[in-house]
Amino acid sequence: MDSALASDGAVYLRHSVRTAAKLLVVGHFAVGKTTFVGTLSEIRPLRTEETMTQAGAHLDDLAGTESKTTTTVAMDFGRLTLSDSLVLYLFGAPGQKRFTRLWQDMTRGALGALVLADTRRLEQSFDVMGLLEEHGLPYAVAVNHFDGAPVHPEEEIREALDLLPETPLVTCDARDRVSSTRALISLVEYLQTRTAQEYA
Ligand SMILES: Nc1nc2c(ncn2[C@@H]2O[C@H](COP(=O)(O)OP(=O)(O)O)[C@@H](O)[C@H]2O)c(=O)[nH]1
Ligand SMILES: [Mg+2]
Repeated sequence: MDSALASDGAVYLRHSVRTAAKLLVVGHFAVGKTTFVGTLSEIRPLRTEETMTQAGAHLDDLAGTESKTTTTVAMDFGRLTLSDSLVLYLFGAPGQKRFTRLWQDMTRGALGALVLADTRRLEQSFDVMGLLEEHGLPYAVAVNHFDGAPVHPEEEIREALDLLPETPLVTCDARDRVSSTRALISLVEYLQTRTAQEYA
């Protein structure tokens, strides 16, 4: 696979690209969505971060994220050319409950989602997984590993998140391109398997 970030900045799409897929990168507050999209995007990611105000202080749970001073108010957008013929458009969707209506637009045309999770607060992933299920969007889960976060065996995480046996579960570091790409590929492969089964 070519490096997503070609030396020329890879602003233009390769001529060989035949398929474009829209994927969502979702998860609760401060789970690493903006970081993930920023790590993978070959174009300068579109970010809509705003300084958190006192008005949001009671809504955004800052426990464990005391150094975080911005929050995504709308979404992140990035692009990743995964192979000569396939380009992925990544939409980072905020998980806070008050953005539920944005999901109506965000999920339109999306093939699936990568749910980022944090082992320090797995229970906070339920809202977002519930929204995906409501919208009928298939998803894979990537545990974004934070320094000092507990490491659990895969089976325990599956159980805690109540995952179906076929739902892919991987670990990544949203700051690292190799592991983040791998996480996204596990979602793409899962979606391809599902599609193949539908047409079998
Ligand atoms: N240690 C560590 N920190 C991370 C990782 N991913 C994100 N962060 C940091 O966690 C904070 C929240 O990340 P952000 O991407 O803004 O979360 P978002 O609210 O989901 O978009 C930022 O300060 C990131 O630098 C990771 O994999 N490991
Ligand atoms: Mg963000």
